[in-house]
Amino acid sequence: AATFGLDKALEQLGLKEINSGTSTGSNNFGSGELIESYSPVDGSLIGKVKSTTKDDYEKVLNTATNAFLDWRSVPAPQRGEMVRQFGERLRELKEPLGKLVSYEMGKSYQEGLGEVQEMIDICDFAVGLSRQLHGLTMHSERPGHRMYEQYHPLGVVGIISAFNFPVAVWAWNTALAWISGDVCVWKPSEKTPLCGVACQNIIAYVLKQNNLPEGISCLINGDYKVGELMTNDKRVPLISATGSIRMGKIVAQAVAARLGKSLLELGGNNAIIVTPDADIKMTVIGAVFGAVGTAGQRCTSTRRLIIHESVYGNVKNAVVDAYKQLRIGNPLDENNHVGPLIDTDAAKIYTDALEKAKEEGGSVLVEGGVLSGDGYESGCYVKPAIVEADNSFNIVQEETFAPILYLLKYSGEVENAIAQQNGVVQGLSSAIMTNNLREAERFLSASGSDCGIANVNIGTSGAEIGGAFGGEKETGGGRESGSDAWKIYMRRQTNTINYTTELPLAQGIKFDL
Ligand code: UN1
Repeated sequence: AATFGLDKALEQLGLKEINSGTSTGSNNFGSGELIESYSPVDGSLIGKVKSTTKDDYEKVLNTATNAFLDWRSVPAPQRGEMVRQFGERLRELKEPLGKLVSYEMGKSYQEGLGEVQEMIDICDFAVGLSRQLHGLTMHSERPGHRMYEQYHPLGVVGIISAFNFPVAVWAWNTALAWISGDVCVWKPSEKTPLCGVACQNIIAYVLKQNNLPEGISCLINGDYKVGELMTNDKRVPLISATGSIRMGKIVAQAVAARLGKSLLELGGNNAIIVTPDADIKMTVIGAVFGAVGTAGQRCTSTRRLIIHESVYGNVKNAVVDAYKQLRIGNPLDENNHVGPLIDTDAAKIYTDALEKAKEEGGSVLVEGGVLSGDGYESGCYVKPAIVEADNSFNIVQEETFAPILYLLKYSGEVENAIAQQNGVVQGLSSAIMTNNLREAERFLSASGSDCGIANVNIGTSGAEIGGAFGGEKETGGGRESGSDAWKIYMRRQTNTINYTTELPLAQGIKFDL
């Protein structure tokens, strides 16, 4: 960990003590078993974090609930000022936090910095929103009456996030929740607990500077059992969960059983359609970054290329050639394109998926495999693979969180490609590469892509924070981040005010006493 300035980064993030396993950061009442965090980069132990017991959880919830009583009455623009300072602190700590993300999760340092940039961007967005959060005014059907709606803070927001975006997804939720007047309880992935503590340290510092209650941001640690304490808890009106479809179905049912709200960001099976009018050079950049970036561990990663038969050979050769240039290795070394998978279990899932693809009749164009030897000791580095396949293969229908790209062919009109693209249970991100206006508009129309994100001449990953982020079908239907995603963090109230001396009833009903 002495290389790439990691020691200094850990120190700047207040993780020195964590390294000896003695502290779990402020606001975490952890007294349970220690969770060990091993880096997929070099297999070494980065630190240990205490997990949250049931008793600890009760303390956290009390702290959060009490903080909400104060925070909900702070004017929204003042809540925005806290979020502005949080964004400033993130600017100061962008490099160390980006480094920790890269080291604990395994994505490239550039992508680690990009993730922190997303946090900064959502803070800026939320600061502006804190002076808006507006409802509508309506005309009452009754004389001398006024009708309008307003948005009030909701309460405690529970956030369950995944290892692949160990810091940004938290910030997308918290920045909006905080300006909305909510307080947050976060359970980061048990695979990236130090990212959780680092973020908690950053916000705890900002809250302290402002004499605000620490319970505005709480951290709990552990596996799904700790998450279940929140999903089953009536005191948590909203659960925002990012992860697999399997996890999402369990969370959704638990939250629905108590009629809570859930915001789900689940799996994707994202495709790029490549039409005869595609710009091949742009297609290659979009497809390769989409497929191998973050080692294929984004929910927006490109998993399928649906290529028109007339350009199939050209596109295939260009993509295969590009894969030959890829350098796989330590993600903190900026010469490398592709880092490790999160752990050896993920490497096994990747190998199994390649086997299944072959069994179902796929033909391998770029051979995969787990790397070993110098620099690859962690056992988590794998070769990005390309397989010619068919959309009907069971394995193609699944999301495998690894750099495996399936090439699929279509003939005839773009509708045939759209049918393949929509022919999966997931509905997160989609893209078309074309210079043909008619094809592009058909792809974006009501009978086009059924995904939450549909791009033209851009790949499937790398969404900006200004748009609402999320997807349809088994992706879960939630929307986070930009546009009007803030509304789910607030409760809407319709107000009708009568300023006359009469009490007329709506719908013209007569009720004489
Ligand atoms: C995720 O993979 O969970 O669009 C989020 C993107 C990023 C977010 C991905 N802005 O690739």
